Formats: sequence, structure tokens, C-alpha cells
Amino acid sequence: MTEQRRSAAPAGREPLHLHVPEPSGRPGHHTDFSYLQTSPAGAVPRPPIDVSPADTGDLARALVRVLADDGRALGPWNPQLEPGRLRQGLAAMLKTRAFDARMLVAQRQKKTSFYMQSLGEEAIGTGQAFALEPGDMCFPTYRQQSLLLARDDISMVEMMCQLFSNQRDPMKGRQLPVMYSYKRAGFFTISGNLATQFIQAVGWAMASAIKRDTRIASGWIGDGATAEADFHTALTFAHVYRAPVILNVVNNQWAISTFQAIAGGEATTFAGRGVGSGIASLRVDGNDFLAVYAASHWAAERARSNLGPTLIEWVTYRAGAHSTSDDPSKYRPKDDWANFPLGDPIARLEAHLIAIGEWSEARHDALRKEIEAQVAAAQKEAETFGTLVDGHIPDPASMFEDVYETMPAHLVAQRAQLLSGR
Ligand SMILES: Cc1ncc(C[n+]2csc(CCOP(=O)(O)OP(=O)(O)O)c2C)c(N)n1
Ligand SMILES: [Mg+2]
Repeated sequence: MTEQRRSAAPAGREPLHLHVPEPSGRPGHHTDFSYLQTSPAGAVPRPPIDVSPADTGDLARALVRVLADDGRALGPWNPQLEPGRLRQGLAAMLKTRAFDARMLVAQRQKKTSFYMQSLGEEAIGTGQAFALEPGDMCFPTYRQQSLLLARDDISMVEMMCQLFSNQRDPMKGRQLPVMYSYKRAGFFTISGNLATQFIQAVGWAMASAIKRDTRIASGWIGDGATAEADFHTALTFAHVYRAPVILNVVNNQWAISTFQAIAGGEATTFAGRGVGSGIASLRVDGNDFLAVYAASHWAAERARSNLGPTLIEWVTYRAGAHSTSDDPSKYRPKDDWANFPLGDPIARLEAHLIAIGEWSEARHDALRKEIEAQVAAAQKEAETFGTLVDGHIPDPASMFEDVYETMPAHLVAQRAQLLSGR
């Protein structure tokens, strides 16, 4: 037992104490999700894009939702996407889920050293990828692989070669396996230092405006990472200069084993931080593909029209482990995801497409199988270039490459020395 501190309070006065937020569920006990404030689908108004940031206070507390429990799309945020586009969104989410599932197994087989899934969060990157334009730049975390997988600019084979640390790893072993870097696909090199994405995104957006360019930036951060000072610094710069940027806060309820309340989500919302900084802010159902697309599009239009930044808190649930090094059964109930009030983003879009007569369970099963076969084929091809388990790692001499445009003499000499010592 820890020693109780003796109270220094004078007689008759209650001693001071701190509030330490606790999650409402722990292993062996069900989570009480009543802490999660939601709004009915279609209930939240959609203001014009030139709304005053101060007038978004209600939007930062409510929850923008389009998809109702019965699959109908309701209200002013319904983006009225064509059924074909909705099916593309569904396919992209299925692709992300299948990719994650395979790479998780590959990590257990030691083909890659480390993996991070986005299970349950697939709608967020997918919906935003659909709302951005070529040339816009995302500053993602390790959980936005759906931004890449939703667009076909980068092949799954290439991504897997990085995961397998093989000779075709485009990062040549200089990054963690999951930390991709694709300038040509608007996917800035993932930074492992949490929250740096926000200052980088705001800086890039400011540079775009200074150059009188038309491209916008999209920064990504988790609920836990908002506790970093960089988050607040980024908000100040974005607000002051009205930077053309979307500031995405993915509130998946957990930061490894730390509940989002510890980062400050208990008595207020993360979207509320934006309003307090003078930034138009929305709190949105991140498991609702239609709401994600609509809110992302609204924010992108604001940025493109010189109306400044938008902060969007995406409410979702991290259904899998934090990473392959984590065991969530140690700190939260196993069945949390099944009870999460906002459900599964794939099942919800599937239900919507069925409700509007544009889909069926049979077509869904067939598409899922087709996508799983595509992912399996990509893995087979990537493995022909090696995996971590068979030692096909990049040549150590490659460490001298890509550092200088023209290799200086001392590095040429060192490289020659390394090669001659073989
Ligand atoms: C500055 C910094 N502090 C700590 C870490 C270690 N770390 C990596 S991921 C993580 C949790 C992040 O949680 P959150 O921001 O909610 O994102 P999520 O993993 O839930 O997507 C921590 C603490 C880090 N990478 N960088
Ligand atoms: Mg989190």
C-alpha cells in the first residue's frame, strides 16, 4: 500500500485533491460508452463555408452524422455522392482492411518487423482522400494508410516492399516499415515524433499561400498527440495567418494504453480546442463515410477559398491493438468495438448501399473476396524481392545514396572502402 500523505489542511477545511480521469471500462468490465456524446443522423446544421469560426461552437460539441442506423442518408451534410463513387469508397475501405489483416499475419511470420493497423478507422483516410485533389499534401500519422490505398497512385507491392525491408524498399531501410513517404502521391514522409505533423502541415500550407499556389495541406494527429505543445503552436499559426489547411484530430479513444480523457477529452471535445483558437471546427462521426467525405470537402473548400483552416475531430474507435507490440486486453475490455455506438464503417456503408438498392450481400462478399485475392497476389509479388525473414535487406552501400545530389569525395572514398572490404 502507498503511504497516505498527512493532510496539511487546517481543521474544518477539505484538503485539495487532483482529478485523474479513468476509462469507463477495464478488462473484465464492460465499457460504459454513455460518455460519448452523439447526435442523431441528419440533425446537425451545415453552415456556409464562410461561417465565422466563433459560430462553430455548437458544431464542435455536436456530432455531424449522415448515415442513420437503418442505412438511410439524412440531413444537410449528405454529400449526394453517385452510387458508383460510394462503391469505390467501400472497395477502398475493404482494401485497407484486407491489407492490414495480411500485414499483421506477415509480422507474426517475421516477414516484417513491425505493423500498425487502422482497423475500424478506414472511413477517415478514405473519405478524405476522395475529397482532396492531386497536388494537395497530407501530413499523416502511421494510421492513415487508407489515404494511400484509396488512390491507386502507389502500388500495394511497393508499400509491401518497404514493410518487408527488402531490396525494393523505397526508403532503403531508413524508416520504420509503416512510415511511408510518397511525394508524388501527396503523402509527406511520416514523422514518428507525434504532433510534428501539425506544425509541418501548417508550415507547408503557409508556404503554398506565400508562393501563391493553389494546393492545400492536410495535417493528421491522434487524440493523445494533441497533448503535445506542437498541436497548440500549429493552431496559433494556422489561425493567425488563415493557413489553407485541414487539421484532422483522429479521436480513436485510446493513445496506446492511455484513455483519451487523459489528453483532455473528458469535459470538453478536441474540436472545442479549435474554436478556442479561433479556428472553424467540426466534430464528426469518423465511422460514417458520407459524413467524412462531406466534412472533408467543406473544409477543403474553405481552405481553397482563402477562408482559413478547419479543425475536424473524427470520433472513431481503434478496434485493433495500437501496434504489433501492444496487447490491449491488458487495459480495456475485449468486446469494446462490438459495443461502440458508432459501429463499423464498412458495415455502415454496405448497409446504406443495400438500403438504396445499389448493393447486395452477395455482391459484397464477392467484392471482399476479389480484393483479398488482389492483396494476396500483391504480397506474393512483393515476397519475390525478399522479406525480413530471408535476409534480402538493402545493400549497406546504399546508405551513401540520396544524401547529396552529387556524392562528395569523402563519401565516394568511404563507399569504395566498404565495397572493397567484401
Ligand atoms: C513526441 C512523442 N511522444 C511519444 C511517442 C510514443 N508514442 C507513439 S504512438 C503513441 C500514442 C499516440 O496516440 P494517439 O495520438 O491517440 O494516436 P493513435 O495511436 O491512437 O492513432 C505514443 C505515446 C512518440 N512517438 N512521440
Ligand atoms: Mg488515439
